[in-house]
Amino acid sequence: MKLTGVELREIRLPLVAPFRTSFGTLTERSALLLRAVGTEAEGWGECVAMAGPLYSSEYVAGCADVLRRFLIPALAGRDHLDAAAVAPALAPFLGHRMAKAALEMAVLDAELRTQGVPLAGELGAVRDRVPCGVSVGIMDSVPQLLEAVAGYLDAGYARIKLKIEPGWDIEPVRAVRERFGEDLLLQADANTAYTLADARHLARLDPYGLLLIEQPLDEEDLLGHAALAKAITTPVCLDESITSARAAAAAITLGACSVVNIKPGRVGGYLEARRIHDVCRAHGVPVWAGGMLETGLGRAANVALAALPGFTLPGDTSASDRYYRTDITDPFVLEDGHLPVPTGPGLGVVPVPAALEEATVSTEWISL
Ligand code: NPQ
Ligand code: MG
Repeated sequence: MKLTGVELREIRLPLVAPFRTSFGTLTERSALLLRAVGTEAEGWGECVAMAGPLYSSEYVAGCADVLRRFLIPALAGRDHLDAAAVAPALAPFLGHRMAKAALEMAVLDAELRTQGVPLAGELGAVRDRVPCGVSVGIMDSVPQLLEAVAGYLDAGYARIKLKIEPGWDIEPVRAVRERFGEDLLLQADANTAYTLADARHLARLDPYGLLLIEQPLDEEDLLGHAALAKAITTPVCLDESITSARAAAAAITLGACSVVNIKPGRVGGYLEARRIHDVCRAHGVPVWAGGMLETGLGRAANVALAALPGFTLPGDTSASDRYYRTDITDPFVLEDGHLPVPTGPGLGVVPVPAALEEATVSTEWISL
């Protein structure tokens, strides 16, 4: 396939309810979508960066800038571009993994549509549906949290993840465990809100049988996570720290984690995400699919990834209505706690034109 250009589109989608994490409260999702136009097909990519650099250093306007200025032009002048060639072509430019992932995703979608191959099959999926968990934000009170969790369990979610921070950790975990019982699959995500000095405090989560605690310490603090893992019985899972397959291998070897959250945007694309899956599987380390409040485009691709054999824990691959009243694609709907793996070529989904238009803030065409 020859690439003729890429359309960058900034969108905004209101959230059904504010989503509070240790790094802030969000009421709408800003995101960048890419449409790669090739000679035989076009493909969609979604950039998972937020409006501001709060989860990681990347942010929407910065991603748009590096894409238009460096990344998209680096794909010019190739008669046969395939998705596997995208990461090597972008490698001279350091960092910016979310921007790179979005561009690779768009090229991969276009290539697979040309070949008539679904993304799940291309990645090595072994399931046709995946069990889904849900990430529950920090709330104003424990009764409010219990009501929210009850609603998600009624909807069928197979696992609950509580966002935690200092001052909202032991009590909410204890309350959810006591109210919903020991069989509930329960985990917590701190988004880097603690330091190693909190080890004894975090050990107070030990009695509640959490599946894991996700990214308690700073992104760069692998040694701190290794020390923490020895001081608590809750398994340590890394999210923000795992930026590549190499980083995953290092974290596992250091004892910094025993579970890994895989987010393709964070690691530079779906192909690197598959390599992380492979590294973890070789080490016997369970993985699960993270979520970044994706639209139906990113959600479709994450569900395909989550169908690989090493994804042995439910992901943050929630239904569309967890976040959005109107998604830009046909919504993903929970069935018996699962989402179906798309079966069409490429992502297997496309934007609904009217919904896409409604969400669009601006568009820009980058010609190659
Ligand atoms: C996590 N996701 O696992 C992230 C954090 C997160 C589902 O908990 C806008 C864009 C808002 C990305 C809020 C979940 C976000 C976001 C939270 C990512 O750490
Ligand atoms: Mg996380």
